[in-house]
Amino acid sequence: MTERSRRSFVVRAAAAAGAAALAGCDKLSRSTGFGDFLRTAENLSRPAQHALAGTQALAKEFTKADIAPVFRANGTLDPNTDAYRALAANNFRDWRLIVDGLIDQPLSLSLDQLRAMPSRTQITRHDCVEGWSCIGEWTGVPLAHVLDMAQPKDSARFVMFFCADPMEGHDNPVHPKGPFYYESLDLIEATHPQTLLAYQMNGETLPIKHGAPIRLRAERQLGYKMAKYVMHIQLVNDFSGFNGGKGGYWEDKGYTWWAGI
Ligand SMILES: Nc1nc2c(c(=O)[nH]1)N[C@H]1C(S)=C(S)[C@@H](COP(=O)(O)O)O[C@H]1N2
Ligand SMILES: [Mo]
Repeated sequence: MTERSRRSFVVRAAAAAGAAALAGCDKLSRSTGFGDFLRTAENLSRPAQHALAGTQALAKEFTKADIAPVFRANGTLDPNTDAYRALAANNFRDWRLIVDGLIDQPLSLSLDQLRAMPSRTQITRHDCVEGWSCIGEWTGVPLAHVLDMAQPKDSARFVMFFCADPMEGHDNPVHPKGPFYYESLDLIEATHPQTLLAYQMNGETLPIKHGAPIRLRAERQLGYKMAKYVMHIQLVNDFSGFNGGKGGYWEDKGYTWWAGI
C-alpha cells in the first residue's frame, strides 16, 4: 500500500494547514501562490482568520427550539432550465454529481450513493450579507468524505462548485463555465467537519428553493459561499481562469472571496 493511499487526504490537508498556520506568513505566502492576490488585505485576512479561529474550529450549533419557523430563501429559487426541470420531475434519480479536476479518482455519484455515505446533521445560523440570518438544520455528507474518495492530487488547492442555475453577466465565450452560479473554497474550509453536501433541511428532503438535490453548507462562511443546485465539483490549483476570475459569481461582482464570519 502506498503512503498516499494509507494516509487519508483529510489528514494530509489538515497537517498541511496546521504546518502553514504555525509557520506564519512566509509558509502561507508560498502555499497561496498568486502574487497579486497576496498583496490584498482580503487575502491577508484569510490566513489570519484560519490562524485565529483554528483551522478546525466549529461554527456555533443551536438546538431544535432555535430553528426558524420559516427559513428565508434567497438568490435563485428555481433554476428553471429544461435540464433541471427534467431532473426534478424524476426526483433527481438521473442526477449525478460529477467530481473531477486534480484528483486521482474521478467520481459520478447518484443521490442514493450520497445518502448512503456517512452523514452529519447540524443546526446552524445562515448569515446573508444582505443583512438577514436564519437558523436551520442541515443533513448531508461531509465534503471531506467525498474528497477523500476522490483522492486530490498534491497540486489541488481549491474546490470549485458549479451549479445548475444560469445567471446574467457571465456569458464570456472565453470562459465556457459561464453563465451558471459558481463558488469555491480552499481546502481548509472544504475539509472542515461542518462543510456538508446537504440533501436534507429541517429533516425533510431539500426543497428546490433551497438548492435541491444538494447544496453546500460551509458554516463558517457567509451565505453566498453556500452554493445551491451543485452539479459539478472540480479541484483546481487556481480559479483565475473561470468566469470573472474571482472564484465565485458574487466575487466576480465585487464581494470578497474570503467570506469567513
Ligand atoms: N446556485 C446558487 N446558490 C446560491 C445562490 C444562488 O443564487 N444560486 N445564492 C446564495 C445566497 S446570496 C444565499 S444568502 C444563499 C441562500 O440560501 P437559501 O435560499 O437556502 O436561503 O444561497 C447562496 N447560494
Ligand atoms: Mo446571501
